[in-house]
This record gives sequence, structure tokens and C-alpha cells, in this order.
Amino acid sequence: MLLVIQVLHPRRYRTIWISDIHLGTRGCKAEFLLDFLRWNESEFLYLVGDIVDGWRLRKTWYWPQAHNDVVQKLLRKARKGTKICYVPGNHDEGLREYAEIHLGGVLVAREAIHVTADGKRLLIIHGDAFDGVVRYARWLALLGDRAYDFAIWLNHVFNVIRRRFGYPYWSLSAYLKFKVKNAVNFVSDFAEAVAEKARHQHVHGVVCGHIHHAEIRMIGGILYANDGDWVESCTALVENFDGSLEIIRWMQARNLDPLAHVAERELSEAEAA
Ligand SMILES: [Mn+2]
Repeated sequence: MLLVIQVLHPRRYRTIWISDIHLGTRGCKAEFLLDFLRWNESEFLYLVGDIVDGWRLRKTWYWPQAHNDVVQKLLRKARKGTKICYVPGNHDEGLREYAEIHLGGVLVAREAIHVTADGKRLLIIHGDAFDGVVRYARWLALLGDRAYDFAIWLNHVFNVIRRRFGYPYWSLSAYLKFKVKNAVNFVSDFAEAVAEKARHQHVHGVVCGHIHHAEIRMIGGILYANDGDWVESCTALVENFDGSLEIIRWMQARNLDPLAHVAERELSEAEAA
């Protein structure tokens, strides 16, 4: 009888992008992300916003061990030489004040440019600036560039006012869940708005998150890549060493059962109680 022992090594990529982890909320699938981070290494790692959910933590403190482990794992990767860049989103926008600062070996930036192995320049942004744009996308297309910039500004003002009155951030992804009928249109309007911004900045493509919908596609000659989320889909975007991009769906890749995570969590909460 032949016994085959398979020695497992972490998979190496040139770059990994992850976003919308929402540490500090019950929805965060931290155990699956830890598993992903354990089995996947890269030279560059981009945290594309909504990593820690500051909005939610301000209301109720929820910080289990697994969420701490994710932070520790990321900092360990930084110490071991992974170049980590953190581009904050709307749920961790407090960090935008620390732009261009190194925090524990992690560079914080409002937006970044990544150059792939085959020379493509990619703009890295979270994507929340386009919430307002998307709602009025069809009009704005008619009104042109200035209206477009105005909508981005208005979206910002709108959320500052909401916060002052104690309302949560208005987010497109939450809105989509209620407007299921139009969800497909919103997703494509969002992608088009983001691609338009990339075109303005004269880059080859854009990587974002925010709408919890992983996707790679070309929009009018611009490469649009969304890295998805770690609340529902557990997806990451990766760059291979030849510069090609790919979406990793970790639950499918590892045969993980999304309900097992819930059961495990309920168990540990019951133990803690
Ligand atoms: Mn977001």
C-alpha cells in the first residue's frame, strides 16, 4: 500500500487585496479570514477599507478573540516583510486622518496606485465616494464632469450631516439589500462610476470594494476589479506573478460551510456567557 503524504505550503501570490471585513461586528467571518491569511502569502497586501467597523463599535463594543487574531496576523505579516497598504473606507474613515503614516509597519493611504508585474497601473480606492454618484448616475452622465465631482462632494456632506444627527452612514451595499429589484443596475452603475474615475486619473484599472460583490471585468477599456467582502462571500482578489488578476472564493476553495461558522460562534458565545 502506498501512503501519500501531502505537505501543504501556503500559496504565494504577488499581491492580495481584501476589504469589507467589518471587524467588530457579528457578521464578520474572522475565522475564515484567519484561515485564508494562514494559507495565502503575498509580496503586497492591500486592505481596501471597512476593515474595522468603527461606526458599529461606537454603538456596541463587540471584539471577540478571532477579531484580535486577524489584527495580530496582519501585523505579523507586516513584520515578516509583506508590504501592507491600508486604504480606509467609510466604516473606518477615522483612519483617513492618518493618511501617509505608518502604523505598525502598515502604510495608511487615502488611495494608492499599484503597478502590476506586467506594468498595469491600478488605482486602489474603497469606493464609498461613489454612493451618491450611483444614485443619480444616469443624470450625471448627461450633466458631465463638474456635476460628477459635485455629487461626490454632496455625498460627503450628506453623510457628515447624517452623522451629526446620529444616523448611521448611508451605504450603497445596505441600500441594495432593500432595493433588490434594482440591485443589478446599481452594481453596474457603481462599477461604471468607479471606472470613470480611473479613466480621469489615466490609469489602466481600478481595484475597490464597498458593495460586497467580487467581480473582474473590462468597462470601456478600463479594468474594473472588486475584491468582495468577508461578511457574506469571503472573497479576495489576487495578482499572479505574471500580472494577471483572479478572484478567490475561499469558502468554495476550502469547502467551508457558512453555517458552521455561525454554529461555532454561537457555541463560543454560549461558553462565554
Ligand atoms: Mn464601505
